[in-house]
Parts: sequence; C-alpha cells; structure tokens
Amino acid sequence: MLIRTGYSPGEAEVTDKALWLDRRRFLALGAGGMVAATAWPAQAGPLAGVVKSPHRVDDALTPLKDVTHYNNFYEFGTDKGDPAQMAPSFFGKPPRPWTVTVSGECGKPGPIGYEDLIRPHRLEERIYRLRCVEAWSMVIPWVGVPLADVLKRFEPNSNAKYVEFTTLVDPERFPGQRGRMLDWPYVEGLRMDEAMHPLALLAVGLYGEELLPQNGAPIRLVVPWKYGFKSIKSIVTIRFTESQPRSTWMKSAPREYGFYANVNPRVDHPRWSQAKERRIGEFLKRDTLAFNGYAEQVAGLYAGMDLAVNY
Ligand SMILES: Nc1nc2c(c(=O)[nH]1)N[C@H]1C(S)=C(S)[C@@H](COP(=O)(O)O)O[C@H]1N2
Ligand SMILES: [Mo]
Repeated sequence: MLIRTGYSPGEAEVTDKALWLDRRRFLALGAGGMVAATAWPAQAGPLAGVVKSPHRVDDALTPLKDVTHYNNFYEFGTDKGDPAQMAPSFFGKPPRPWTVTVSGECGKPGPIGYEDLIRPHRLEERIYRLRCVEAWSMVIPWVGVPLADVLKRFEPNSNAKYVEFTTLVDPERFPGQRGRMLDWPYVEGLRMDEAMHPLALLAVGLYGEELLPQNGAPIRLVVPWKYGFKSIKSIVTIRFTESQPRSTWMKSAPREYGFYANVNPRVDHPRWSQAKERRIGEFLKRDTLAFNGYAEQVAGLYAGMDLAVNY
C-alpha cells in the first residue's frame, strides 16, 4: 500500500519524481568531484505530518523536474537553469541553523530559529498556480503554513501597515551577489491585509519534501494572486513598517514594476503582454486570469483602487 504523506499524485507524477530522485542520487555517487556539490539536495528530506488543505486548484501539476530546474533566483544567476546548477555547489550544506530576525512595529521582535518559527504550526499542502511576469506559469503543490498565523505571533501593533521581507546576503553562497545585477538584499513587501489573507503562505517545501535551494530553502513566501517576483526566497528578515516598503524590482525598474504586482491580464508589462501565459510543459498559450484565478477570494482587498495605476 502506498502511504500518502501529503499529496496523491497520478501515476505519471510518481514516476517522474522517482526517476528524478534516482538521477539525483546517481549524480551524487557517480561524479567524484560533485559529491560535496550535491550534499544539500540529498539531504532535502520528506516532510512529515502534512495535511491536505482545501486550497488546491484542479490544474495538472507541473512536473517536479521543471519546478526545480526552471527557476528565477538571481542570487544564483539570471538564467533559468542557473539556480539548479549553482545552488547545490554554493549552498554547500543545508542552510541550518537558519535564523529569521523579526523587527519593527510589533510587540515581540527578535531573532527566531527556523524550527521555532515553523514548528508551532501544522504543515499544509496547497496546490497553487504561480504566474511569472515573464508570462510563464506553473502549478505547484507547496507545503507551508499560513503567513498570517506566523505573523500574529510577533504581535504587530496598530502602526504596522506593511510587512517587509529580505533574502539572505551571502556572496559565498550566492554567486550572483558578487555582481550588481540587483540591489542586494532582495526585498519584497505586502500590505498588512494582504499578508494576513488566508491564501498567503510561508512555504517550507514542495511535492512533499523540504525546499531545495533553487526554490528558496529553507523558507520562502508564496502569494498566489501576485506575480512570482513577490514570492521572495530564502527569507532572513521580517519587518513590520508604517510606510510602504521599496521592493527590489521597484528600485530596479520603477516604470515596469509596481508595489502591488497583482496578476492582471489587462495591464501589460512594457516588455511582456500579460493577456496570455505559457504553462510550463504545455504548447498552446492559456488566457491569464484576473488575480491569477483567485479574484473571488482577493479582489475585495483592492475595492476602489485603480489597478491600472496601482500595478
Ligand atoms: N530572493 C529572490 N527571490 C525570488 C526571486 C529572486 O531572484 N530572488 N525571483 C522571483 C521570481 S521572478 C519568481 S517567478 C519566483 C520563482 O519561484 P520558483 O523558482 O520557485 O518557481 O521566485 C521569486 N523570488
Ligand atoms: Mo518572475
């Protein structure tokens, strides 16, 4: 009998995952010089005690191989293949202990270890669409905890209007940070009501296993109604603020990227139409959905706002 930890994939997905894991082990054993390089992936283990959340779209899952080999993570390089290639060699060992420092407008600031941050919560599996502003998309079975539940423990006060996240700065681990492709650290932010929305997820795994470095180990954000760039990876700080955070992409290209970054087929990016998207693994383009298909749940957050101005 098959013991189901968190998801019940179809036969094809089981095969896909098994093949990929085997290949990963083979590479670790086969290429002498690569043993150290693959040490971390071999240690990304299954996550126990994961419950299925009702938050799951019906779309076919994107194969694990694509989810872990077609990535945007500029700290590892700007090509989609760079993170999978560079992450194992440069992350070296598992990024533990990992500490997140919480600060700003809250009653209980301070550093907190990964285990203490996550352990009090029940791990959920949620199947979400991820839509990149570059007009490709995936469907990923994430494992994580509701962001709201985690944030509440730090007791944000009435001045906390926004929450800002940053990614680790460590050019030893992140070769991309040796250059100035972006203004490091990578910064993202949410308005407090967005952060507290039940769909916002703090992810620690996918496909039933811990996150690999290329997907933002050990903790990344997933905000499914926003473009992928809001889903910041490898988080080391959380800060509650009164004023709107300046995110990395707003700094880098203010005319191209706004703070809200809600998926909107009617507002084009200067370089990519947002009307359609290519689902990774599919040939024909699909129509992009307002708020990435989550309009019913989230449109109310933006009542009265002009979404062409607040893009
Ligand atoms: N720190 C950091 N987080 C990041 C990025 C990045 O370059 N650095 N890229 C973003 C973009 S553009 C996308 S589309 C998603 C991709 O997530 P995935 O590779 O896990 O699918 O991560 C986002 N988070
Ligand atoms: Mo993206």
